[in-house]
Amino acid sequence: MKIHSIILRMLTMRMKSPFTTSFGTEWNKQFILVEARDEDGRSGWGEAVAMAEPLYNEETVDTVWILLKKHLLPLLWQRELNHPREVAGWFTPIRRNYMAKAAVEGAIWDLFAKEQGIPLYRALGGNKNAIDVGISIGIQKNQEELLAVIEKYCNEGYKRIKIKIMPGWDTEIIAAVRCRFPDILLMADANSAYTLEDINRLAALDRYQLMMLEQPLAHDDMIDHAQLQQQLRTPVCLDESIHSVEDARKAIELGSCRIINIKVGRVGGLTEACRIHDFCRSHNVPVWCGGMLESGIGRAHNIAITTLPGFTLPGDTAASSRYWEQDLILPEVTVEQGRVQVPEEPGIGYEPCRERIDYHTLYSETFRN
Ligand code: OSB
Ligand code: MG
Repeated sequence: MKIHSIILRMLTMRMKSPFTTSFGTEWNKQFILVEARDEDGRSGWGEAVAMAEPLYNEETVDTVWILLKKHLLPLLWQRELNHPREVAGWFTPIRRNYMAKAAVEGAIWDLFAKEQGIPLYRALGGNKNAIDVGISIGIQKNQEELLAVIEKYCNEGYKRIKIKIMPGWDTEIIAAVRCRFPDILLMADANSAYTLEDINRLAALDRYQLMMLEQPLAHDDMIDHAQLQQQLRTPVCLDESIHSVEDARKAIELGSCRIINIKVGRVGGLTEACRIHDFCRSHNVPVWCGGMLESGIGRAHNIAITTLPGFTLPGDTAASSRYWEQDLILPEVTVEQGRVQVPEEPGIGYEPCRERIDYHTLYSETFRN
């Protein structure tokens, strides 16, 4: 395959309601779309999931733009590309910057699948025609509002509920949710808001039958998580701490977690996401696909990766309407009875809507081979 040009676009889209985690509140989503074009005029699309502020990890929309422009796109030209799996190898000399790498690699995967005339999920080795999804619920104003939001999403059919927790919004909240909804699949995500000093507080959550506790300790830790997991019955799930199959191997060897959240952006792309999946599957560690408040383009990539057989737990890929008045793709992602149908059209299987994309674009830049 030959990439003729790459277009970067910086977009901003207002969210239906703000999303609050232990690290902050997001009102507007700023993100980058990558469009990779071949000589026949086909386009592959990728989305960079870095946020405006470096609060989830160190990347931001601005660092991603610079990395792509100055360091990653130049590595793509000059070379003969036979398969998108080669791209991750070309990027290895560049340290970290996973979200920047994933954005352009994703566009190339989509373009490759379109050139082959096959859906992206098939190109990745997936085999499901529908996926189970849950939903992630941010920190709310008060307990009553949280219970109302959970009720709404349960009625919409989501297969599991994830709530965000932080010190002061944890034990009592989870107790209230469990009391009101005794049978739902429930989990909690702390986004690194605790330390080992909170071990008793976290161990007290064991009685609420949480499916898992996501990233309770530091974003870059595996050692303390191993100690915590030893003291907890609830499975620990790592999100922020895992960037590669090597990280996954170490976490599993150390006993730092029993479940891994795979985010394509956080691990540098679909190729590495597949490797982590394969490793976890061979070690009987369940995985699921996390989310980063993506537009439909990123959502489509999440759907594709979730079709791999080791993604046995419902992910965070909710419907387009969960965050957006109008998404950037047609059709939009819909959820029925907690399931998303996997599209069979070539590539990501959803058509990016250029008019809507242009409307939300702040600026763009084109790069040619
Ligand atoms: O930790 O999973 C997370 C959103 C932004 C940053 C980090 C996380 C999240 C979510 C929301 O939980 C997932 C989604 O609905 O896209
Ligand atoms: Mg998380």
